[in-house]
Amino acid sequence: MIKVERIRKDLETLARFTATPGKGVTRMAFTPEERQARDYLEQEMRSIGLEVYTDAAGNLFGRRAGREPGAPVVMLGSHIDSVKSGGPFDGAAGVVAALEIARALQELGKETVHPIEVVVMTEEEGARFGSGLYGSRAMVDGISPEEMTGTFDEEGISKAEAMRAFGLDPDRVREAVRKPGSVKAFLELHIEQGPILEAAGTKIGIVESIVGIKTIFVTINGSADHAGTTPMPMRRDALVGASQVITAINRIAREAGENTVGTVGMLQVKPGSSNVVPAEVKFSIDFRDGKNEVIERVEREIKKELAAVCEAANLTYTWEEALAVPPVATEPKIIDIVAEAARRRNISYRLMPSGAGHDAMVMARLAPVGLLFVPSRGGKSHCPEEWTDYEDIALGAELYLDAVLALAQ
Ligand code: HGY
Ligand code: MN
Ligand code: MN
Repeated sequence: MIKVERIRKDLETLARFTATPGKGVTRMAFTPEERQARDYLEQEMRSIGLEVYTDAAGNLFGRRAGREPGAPVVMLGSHIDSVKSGGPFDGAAGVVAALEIARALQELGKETVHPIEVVVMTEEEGARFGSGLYGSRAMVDGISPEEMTGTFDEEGISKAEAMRAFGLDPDRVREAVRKPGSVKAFLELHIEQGPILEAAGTKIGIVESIVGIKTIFVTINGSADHAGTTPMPMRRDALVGASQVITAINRIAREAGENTVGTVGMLQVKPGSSNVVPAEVKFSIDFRDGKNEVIERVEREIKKELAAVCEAANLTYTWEEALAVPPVATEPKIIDIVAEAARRRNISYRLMPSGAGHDAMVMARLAPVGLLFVPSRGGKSHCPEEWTDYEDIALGAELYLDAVLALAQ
């Protein structure tokens, strides 16, 4: 059955594959650290007889045959890429839980009707190239050539170049698209990344809906001038403009709705010398809500503010949409299966929304999805302090083992 010790070993091993040892987990898509994590997971998959393959987008799979080879697959997993100096559980907990479920199925000697696929996705965070949920979007919508050659990391390397260097062929990325009906269900276990479960003393969160997300990159242009000789009224200061817009984004998000959130997490100033008036500022905007009409309204208000600030300060701007995913509901039948299993096993659970984005919100366009949360200590995530008890991940894996057996039979 599900063994906590194996979950601990997997997660402690994966946590070592980081570009920032001692400062949390930094494991960007298509990097040496990710290669180490993939190698470890492939070895674990092979050791329990899974057929290992990588799709054209770079998603890694461990496939367990079913009695009916052509039957739609029951897919379970999450992502192994991280944010900068993130924690060891975001994404990895769901990958490891899926692997551990495959181990348990092997040990139980259970044969299922449907094939089962453990999936390890990449670039879910978008922390390297800016547009997240890449692995799941590659399976559902397909990735556009513009995204492959037009999105860059901080060194200016495009997604296509990074994939090529990683041994993948970016020109074939659209071959990763899955046929409608080819996936029976997608199950994702994830850390909550918030305070609700811990505060309620509840072990499991069964997610009913996932917020919609927009990720935008704005560039504001003014003109570089001498910081000493240029009179204030004559300046076209891109950073002053950006700061007015950023403050407005915070106000707009606070006023839009009780669950609306708006965040500016990245900001680059050029030329970036203390004695030069900033000529160009690029910043990210991430805004989310459970209702699409609120997201649309927030977008309109931010755009209006941006135009007004730039008009008044004689600045120009560009608006680049990097990600737009609407809110989704998870599959009620899967909610019921998991809730029933929790009751049977006497594990506390609660139904709840997800304020974080997950691959499940994209996979929902291809198949019914389930998303299950386990508690985050102090509600912390996307930081080195991120922590979830291994026992809680094991409880979640037990429930998903029940769900897989119910769905794949
Ligand atoms: O940003 C998110 O919500 C997720 O952690 N990628
Ligand atoms: Mn994350
Ligand atoms: Mn995640």
